Amino acid sequence: MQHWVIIGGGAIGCLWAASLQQQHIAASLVVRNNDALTRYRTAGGISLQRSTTTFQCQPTAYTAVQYDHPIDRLIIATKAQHTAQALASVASRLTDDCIILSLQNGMGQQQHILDHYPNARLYCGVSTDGAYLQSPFHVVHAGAGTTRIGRYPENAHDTPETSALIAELPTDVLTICADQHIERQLWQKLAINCLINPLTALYRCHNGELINHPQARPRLEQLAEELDRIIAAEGLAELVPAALSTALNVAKITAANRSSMFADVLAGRDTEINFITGYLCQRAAQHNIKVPCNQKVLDDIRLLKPNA
Ligand code: KPL
Repeated sequence: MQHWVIIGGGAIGCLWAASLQQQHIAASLVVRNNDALTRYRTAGGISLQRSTTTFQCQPTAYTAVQYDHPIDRLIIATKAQHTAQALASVASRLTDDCIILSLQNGMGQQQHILDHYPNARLYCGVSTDGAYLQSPFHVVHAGAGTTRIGRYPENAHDTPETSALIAELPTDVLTICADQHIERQLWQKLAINCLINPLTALYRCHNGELINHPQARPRLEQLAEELDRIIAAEGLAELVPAALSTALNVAKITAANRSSMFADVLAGRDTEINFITGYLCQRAAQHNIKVPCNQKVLDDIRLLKPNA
């Protein structure tokens, strides 16, 4: 029986740790530091709330230093910018051909994992699940979505292997499926995050307010045009739908939500901007395409003083 280690005690880490436990799949949680461990113990473990029911569980939690067992199944559920540090903190316990499943927003961190852990088998999951922390380790699974998982980089011959991996995951409680074109899913999610996250943080508004916002809406349209150009340059134009309509649809469905970037800014945390708009701008530079509106958004977010 496989044992999953989940690194990251945010909403996604808690959702997956609790879902694994709910399906009686062995799981441990690795949290950032002793303070987080104390909060975990005070909370009495993870509470996973789904509409009217709450599932409580106590997967063993550790800090990275304390976890001294070999790891051959790792879910990385940290913010993108903490990937390198989080993996380095457990690197000596990773088995040679361990499976790393990244359930994160953003792009760029995947290449870091490939470069630094060349023997690991990397999978990425792109999810439409809506989950947020109501309090530390109390996760609300507000919108049941689908998590698409694929090998990164893509390799069509790996499909049976991806299905075998999915069989180890909590498919009774989460909707999970294999996707041979995970790159396309990552780009589609990146486009949504490039359009919604920074603008909600800059204009301090909920996702739905972007749709008719007098300043944000024209910017959203300009960002979307640039995104479509880069996605085309990546050779994905046929596979990824137009950025504007996708983002407007997500803004509508998640109208009452605060984006994760707006939440980070409000809480005084660093944001994922370098792995969202930052990654887009890097790819644009590679293709020699100017993306001035995205570059401006990147600069504006970098200048934001948390809580200012
Ligand atoms: O993924 C999101 C985020 O906030 O990071 C969206 C889809 C924009 C939902 O808020």
